Amino acid sequence: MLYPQQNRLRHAVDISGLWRFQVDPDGVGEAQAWHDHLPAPRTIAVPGSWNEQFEDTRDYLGAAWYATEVHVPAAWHGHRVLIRVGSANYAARVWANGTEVGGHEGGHLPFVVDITDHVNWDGPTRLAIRVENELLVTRVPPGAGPGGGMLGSFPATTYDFFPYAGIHRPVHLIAVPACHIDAVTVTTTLHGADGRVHVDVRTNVSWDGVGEVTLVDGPRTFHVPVNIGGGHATAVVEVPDARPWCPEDPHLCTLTVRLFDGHGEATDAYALEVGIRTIEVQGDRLLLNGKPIFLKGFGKHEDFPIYGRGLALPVLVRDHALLRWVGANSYRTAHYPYADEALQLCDREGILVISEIPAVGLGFADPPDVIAARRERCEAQLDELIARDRNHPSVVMWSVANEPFPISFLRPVADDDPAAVAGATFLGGLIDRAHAADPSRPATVVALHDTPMSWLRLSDVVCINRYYGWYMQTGQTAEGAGKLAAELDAIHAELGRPMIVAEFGADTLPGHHAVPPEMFSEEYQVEFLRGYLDVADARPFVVGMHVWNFADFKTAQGVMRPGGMNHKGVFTRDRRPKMAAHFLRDRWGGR
Ligand code: BDP
Repeated sequence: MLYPQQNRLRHAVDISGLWRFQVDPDGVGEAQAWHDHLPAPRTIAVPGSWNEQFEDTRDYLGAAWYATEVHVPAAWHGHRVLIRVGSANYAARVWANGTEVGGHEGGHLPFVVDITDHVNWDGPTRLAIRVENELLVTRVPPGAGPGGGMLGSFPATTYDFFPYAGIHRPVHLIAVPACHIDAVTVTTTLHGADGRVHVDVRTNVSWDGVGEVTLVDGPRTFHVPVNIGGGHATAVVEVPDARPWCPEDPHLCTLTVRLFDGHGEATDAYALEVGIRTIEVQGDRLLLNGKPIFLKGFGKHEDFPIYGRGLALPVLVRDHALLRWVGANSYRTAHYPYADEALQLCDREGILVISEIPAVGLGFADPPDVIAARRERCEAQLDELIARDRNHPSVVMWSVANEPFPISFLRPVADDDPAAVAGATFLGGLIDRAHAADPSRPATVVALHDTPMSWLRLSDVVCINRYYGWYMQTGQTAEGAGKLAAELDAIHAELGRPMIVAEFGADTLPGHHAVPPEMFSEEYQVEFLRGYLDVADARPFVVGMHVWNFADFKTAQGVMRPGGMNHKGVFTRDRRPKMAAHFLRDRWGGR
């Protein structure tokens, strides 16, 4: 799943823009061949959620059709012609010139369909994408089922963010050589002052031939010839006196893989940015390049007015500027994989990322066939996520779930309860899968209050979300911090692993002040965060603190969410700092 690239041998055209759009609430589109012609289309922006572009689609969760035309250049003859959709939430099916060419399930990862055999070389090629975001119990994240959503929320989600839908990331028209580089996997190791870049290359077809791996590191260039057998090759690039990638110095090299024909002419090339770095757990510490690292930062969301969950590059850039301003070096992609472009920016900016699959709202008291369906969805999304993101130096950990619970939210059960056992098998399976696919990074389950110890034990770095002083010990920040301290010590005594408080926060209405601090005031948010950060500072096994949340974000409507918003941001939804942002900046040494 290589990101689209334009070079001498490959082509990539962003075909996002103004597309035609029509909702299909009665599900008649396929029978009426809407893939050929939309009877009553309106214009929609791609990328972008459909929810806030029109009044009547805010809460729409059924099927909708997108259509456009592309002109495939004559010069692309002989190439494979592909369409890559950056993400479409939740399920997508694609037609080219009236023929269904592929589809995808899972709302936050890219997919590619091959349209070579359906291209109209003499005129426009018609594209249609049917996107559908029904909240079904068998999906990941799961729909709410007959029991309704969180505290009766509307739409009925099992999670605390708005179920935005549509084509959320750019769509590319791509041409690649018939035999092309299909996958490049890079891992890096450090040996004293020297670095080693291990490269694994696969071509789309079984092919025997020669190629080359080149690494450009500032003024230095390293060439390693490779022999490709059966479409597979490996190479190791030795980099003496390497400059390791880290938040303070996110130094990147450019690695290029080339394939050659019998005359030594390049037939395909793919380049990617590589940071030489290691990440590992040792005892109760997390080490980056062999040295203890502390993750200062946030849980985030992809969320902005009108764009919804659609990629907005200026917002992305602004967020990274604010991360630097506030002194953060890290975030978690709560609660789904983020856009490719977000990770590219983190590589360049030196932001450490915990990358998460959309496994949020999972319970284990559901019927076995429902759990089995979700497990399949989790496994597929984990495989796709790791394949997509494993070359990013910024990604330092995989999160296989956020706040799974055995029976229901905040209902503790014993480790031998059947739901706890079912959950341990499910989650343990995902952790093992992450380790097998990528032995170079730790993996974690981000845990809710009252999570069974058997589940905490699955994580390489124990990540817990805590709201003492908010949902419990309500209105009492000191008591909340005390509870946190006691629990961190108890878990550490049992497991001896590094720990991250992956969420802690207080809803705050900007401009609302109170002395002494009271809930929803800016003062309360500061006191709440201060209490938690003090607890962490006194415990060297706490290796990260992620405030919930970076910015206020949209949720379903419900009695807990005034204005359909979660107000735990330290920035407002339009990225203005609350008092807490200034507090964190002082505390974290922002610049
Ligand atoms: C945690 C969830 C997060 C919520 C947060 C909250 O992981 O998605 O937004 O609580 O309640 O339980 O603010």
